[in-house]
Amino acid sequence: MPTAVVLPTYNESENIERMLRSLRRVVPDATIMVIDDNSPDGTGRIAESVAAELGGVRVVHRAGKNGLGTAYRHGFGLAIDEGFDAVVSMDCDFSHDPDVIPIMLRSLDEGADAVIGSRYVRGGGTKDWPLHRRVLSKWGNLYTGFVLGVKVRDCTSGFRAYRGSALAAIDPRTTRAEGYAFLTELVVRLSRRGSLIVEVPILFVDRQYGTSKMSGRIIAESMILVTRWGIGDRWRRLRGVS
Ligand SMILES: Nc1nc2c(ncn2[C@@H]2O[C@H](COP(=O)(O)OP(=O)(O)OP(=O)(O)O)[C@@H](O)[C@H]2O)c(=O)[nH]1
Ligand SMILES: [Mg+2]
Repeated sequence: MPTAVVLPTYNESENIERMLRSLRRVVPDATIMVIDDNSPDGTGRIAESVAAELGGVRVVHRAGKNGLGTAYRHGFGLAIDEGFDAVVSMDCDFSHDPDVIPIMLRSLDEGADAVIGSRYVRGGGTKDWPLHRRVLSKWGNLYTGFVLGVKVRDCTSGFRAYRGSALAAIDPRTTRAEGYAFLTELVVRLSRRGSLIVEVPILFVDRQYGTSKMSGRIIAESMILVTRWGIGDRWRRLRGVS
């Protein structure tokens, strides 16, 4: 099925070339969309030159660092407009193993609307993550599941494949979160529509090169939004509005 891989990048000069080559090998026919926020380390330039060699790689240059959520919104918008049957999202730091993509695409083929690479199902996990990151992620996901009542175990994993029509139906362009809360927002929308969400186990490996862009502000945004959505849900239920 015609597939787009959306790859947001900010300062991934040590990873981008190897990632593009890996993706070309694993999904030779996919269109790769690099969404680069004018990385000061020249990631965008490297991507352009590898793209010229490999083909099937498009590099979108944005003016400045605008956050992961906005990069995804941009890439997903392009993929929806161009009618791709499958849209994959992943990080460019090798925390997400490109070899899992064919498993995800097979699951879409078998009827899933969205496939989430999950750290919190049997067989999944994290490797080399410091304790504070493990605690934050694990408890953040437990809190999210509890407050929002969604069955998905890993709401904040960015490694996913969506059926193009299912993604278009939840209109990612109308989401607002700047950081990874965007990912939770999409899960909530998919669940509300009754989409079939499948989790496949992944081993999330901490990045070897480059630096994390995770910040206190982005973590706070996620907690505030999840709490607000949860209160909104309960309020609607109390008033009998679904
Ligand atoms: N275009 C764009 N990409 C971003 C931005 N922030 C992060 N990214 C990219 O999004 C992906 C995930 O970012 P990371 O810094 O690895 O953040 P993370 O995976 O949440 O955090 P770690 O677990 O520490 O790796 C990477 O490919 C980044 O280069 C941004 O503001 N704009
Ligand atoms: Mg990362």
